[in-house]
Order: sequence, then C-alpha cells, then structure tokens
Amino acid sequence: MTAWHGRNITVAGLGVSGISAARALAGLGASVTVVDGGDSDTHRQRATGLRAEGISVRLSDAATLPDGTDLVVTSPGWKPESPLFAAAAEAGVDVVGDVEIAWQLRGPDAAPWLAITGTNGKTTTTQMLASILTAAGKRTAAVGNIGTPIIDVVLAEEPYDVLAVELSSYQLHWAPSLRAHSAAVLNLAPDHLDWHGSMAAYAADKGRIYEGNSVACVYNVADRATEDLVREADVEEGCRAIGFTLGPPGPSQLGVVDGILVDRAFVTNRQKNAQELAEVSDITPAAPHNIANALAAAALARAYGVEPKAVREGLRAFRPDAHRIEHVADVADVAYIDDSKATNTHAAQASLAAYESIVWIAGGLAKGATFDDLVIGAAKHLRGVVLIGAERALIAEALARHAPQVPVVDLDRTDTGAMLAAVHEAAGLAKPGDTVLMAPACASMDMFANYNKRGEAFADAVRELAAAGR
Ligand code: UMA
Repeated sequence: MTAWHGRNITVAGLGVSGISAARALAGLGASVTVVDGGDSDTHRQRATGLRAEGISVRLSDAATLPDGTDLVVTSPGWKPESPLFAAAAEAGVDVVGDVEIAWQLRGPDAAPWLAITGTNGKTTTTQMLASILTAAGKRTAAVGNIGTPIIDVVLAEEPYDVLAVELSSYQLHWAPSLRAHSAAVLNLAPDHLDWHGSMAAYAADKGRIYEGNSVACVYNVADRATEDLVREADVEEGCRAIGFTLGPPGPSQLGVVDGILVDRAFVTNRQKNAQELAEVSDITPAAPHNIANALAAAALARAYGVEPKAVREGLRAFRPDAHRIEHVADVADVAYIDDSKATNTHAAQASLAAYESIVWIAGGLAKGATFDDLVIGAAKHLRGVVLIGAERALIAEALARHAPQVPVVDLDRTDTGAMLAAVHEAAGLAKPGDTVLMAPACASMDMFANYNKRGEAFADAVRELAAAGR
C-alpha cells in the first residue's frame, strides 16, 4: 500500500499534466476526480477515456471543490486566485502542482534534475542539455513545460540517469519542495504578468528554481536580475554560483573567447586555467541569444560532471525546433523568417536585433505586456510594420509614440486568413535585401490554436507569394 492509497484527490485541469497526474495517482490507489471548466469535444473524449479507468471527471465547472477532497493537484496554467483554490483554502486543503507530485514520487535513487527556467530560450536550452547528456552516454529525457509531464518519466519502468527539466514560472509556483541538483535562470523580462500579478511575483516564482540546489546555480552575467535571484536563494552547503557570458569568462564563469566556448568554472585552478568546450560554429543557429543558451546548457552539464568532448558533440548534434527564427524562403530578394515562437516582447527583441532592415509582422494577445521598450530598441531597423490580431492597438500606439516615421499597415482582422493578407502587405513594404520577420511579441490564441499553427500559416502564405512570382 502506498501513502496515496485511499486519499481523495482533486486534479484541476484535463490537459496534458492533469491526465498524467490523475492516472499516476489513481494507479497508486488514490480516489481521483478531475475537474475542468471546459466542455469541448476533446474534453469529453478525454473524460470518457479516464472514466473507463475508474477516474471521476467533472466538466463545465472549474469552481466547486468536490466533497471530501483532501488535496488539490493543479495543472500549471490555473491562476492562484481561481475560485477552486479559494474553496480549497476555505476547507483547509493544500494545492500543489504536478511537478511537486513528481518530486514527491521520486524514489531514493532517483535521477537528479537539472532544471531550466527563464523568460526565453528555456525549451531550446533544455533540448541542448538533453543532447549533451545523451552524447555523454546518459539515459536522459527533456521533460516538463517542454510537453512531457515529469510524473510519467519519474514513474517510468526503466530508470533514467539524469533529467533535463524545463520549468515554467507557473510550475515553479506550485512546486514548493522541489530541490534540483543544479538549475539555471536564463533571463528575466516581463511575461505572464496577468497570471502572476506583478514583475516581483513573477521573479520570485522563477527564483524558486534555485532553492535547495546542491551543486550549481547558473545565472546570466548580462542579466543582473538572475544573479540577484541566486543571491536570495537558500542553497545547500557548497553549492556554487556559476555565470555565463558572451564575453571572456571570469573565474567561476563560462564564456566566449575568439569564437570558442570556454569553461573557467569546472576546471582545476580556475584563476589561471580555462577549458575549451566547443566552437561557436558548433551551435545552430549561432545567433547571440542561442550561444547564451548553449553556455547555460553546457554549465549545467559540466555541473553534473559531463566531459568537454560530450558538450561539443551534444551541441553539434542539436537542431532547433520549427518556428524559431526559421528561414522559410527568399522571394524577390527578400528573406521571410518565421519566429512565431516569439510570443512575448523579450523573444521578439532577440530576433529584431538579428536583422538590419526589417518589415515586422506583429500582434496577437499581449498577456498584459507593454511594447514601448521593444519599439524603441527596434525602431532603427524597421522598414515597415504590419499589425494583426486582437491587441494590435497596443503595438500601434507604441509605434506612434516612438517610431512615427515607420509606415504601419493595421490589418483590422483576427481571422486565420489574415496571415496571407499580412504577408502580401509586408511584401509590398519590403525592398530587396530586407527581411520580413514574423515575430509577433504576442500569444497566438486569438487567431490560431497555437504558435505552431500561426507559423504554418505564415509559411503557407510565403509559399503562395513565391508561387505567384512576387
Ligand atoms: N482550465 C480550467 N480552468 C482554468 C484554467 C484551465 O478549467 O482556470 C482547464 C483547461 O480547459 C484545460 C486544462 O485546464 O483543459 C489545462 O490545460 P493547459 O493547456 O493549461 O495545461 P496542460 O495541457 O496540462 O499543459 C501544461 C502546460 N500549459 C500551461 O502552462 C498553460 C504546458 O506548457 C506543458 O507543456 C504541459 O503542462 C506539460 O508540463 C505550455 C505553455 O504554454 C507549452 N506553457 C507556458 C509557456 O511556456 O509560456 C507557461
């Protein structure tokens, strides 16, 4: 009998993490009820599947706490002020996330977690880390916010040596007892403020990733806020702060010297010695933000004891996902780049900084963000702007304030066909040698199911443009 036997657990959310948590806890003998505010065909299909396994499911009601609940396990996206949690607090019932459950379910010899968070680059860095660990001959998996629920991997029959864990600020909020082997915060910029309520609350949740680290807290030398989070964390005795920088590294840092990634942290006599890990040309794409990702992944791998040779092999073997600064085609001497993954201003800023003369396609759901800093930074690169999506007015206003000379086409549309119109408008504004960059700085859900669909719509529109011979 397990400690979960006979417990009455309510799982909030019938998505990827809710289904994983419900199955795992029911498998351990708990009596599980999944609740969800939705009632779509997908929800009903999922409910039918779980009910067949003896799990109760309640749809169309995300607010009422089922009678007798003694623990709520929430999906990451549920806001802390959700009525269900108010009801739980009223009843004296704890609320934790699926990552917390995964942590509690680990056995005594469980694989250590190398954890990664940050506003941008965390999925890529997690994949790079998994690639390096694989090159080192370790059985590993890239899990967490990246899409594979951690509970599934923790309970896998064949055990893992080490896990590369991507954690969102939501997941960290709901995982109070998590203690990683080592962790990295890549960068910190305003995002998800509608969920967290303030930048301070968002940063505090991100900072939880360093709590109790045993070997290394990896921070970004160029982003003071990440170093501040290390300083505030309560870590195990002997745990080190390790910086990564695009410049030459100081002692206890990883950095770049003459196109070579070097380690001055995990070497003997770090005052004098440095270890070559890889070349910048081993990284795809070798854009500055991605070199920073590679350095963070290398730092975590080195903290875990990976040899330099495997760092290089792993970075060479890594290929980025679709929709991340992806070159779609050249049409009439204009490059068309899909950065649909730029769902916030910080990500869009990285790709806007990578090109000289840009026609920028932007807009969607702003998630509480403001666009002034982004526009101020990008203004000198902008040939023109095409705006789409529900909250495009916020970007239009920032452009009017800070770049009034830049021509703006404001497409008053949120239908999926708007992307084709946007690409045509962008082609009309672009001159030979320019780049049309779809880096919306916003979430996609006002127009598309997700950012993948938005990227595909862009690529389809570009191909149509190419076929039309423009
Ligand atoms: N729901 C309610 N009431 C609410 C909120 C949600 O009923 O107030 C229901 C929804 O109807 C849905 C379910 O809860 O059926 C939750 O679905 P979800 O899509 O929010 O969550 P999951 O499918 O469990 O996916 C989550 C992460 N989603 C979010 O954090 C929003 C996934 O990250 C993650 O891959 C997955 O767990 C596995 O760990 C996605 C994401 O967008 C990629 N993350 C954000 C980001 O990266 O910026 C944080």
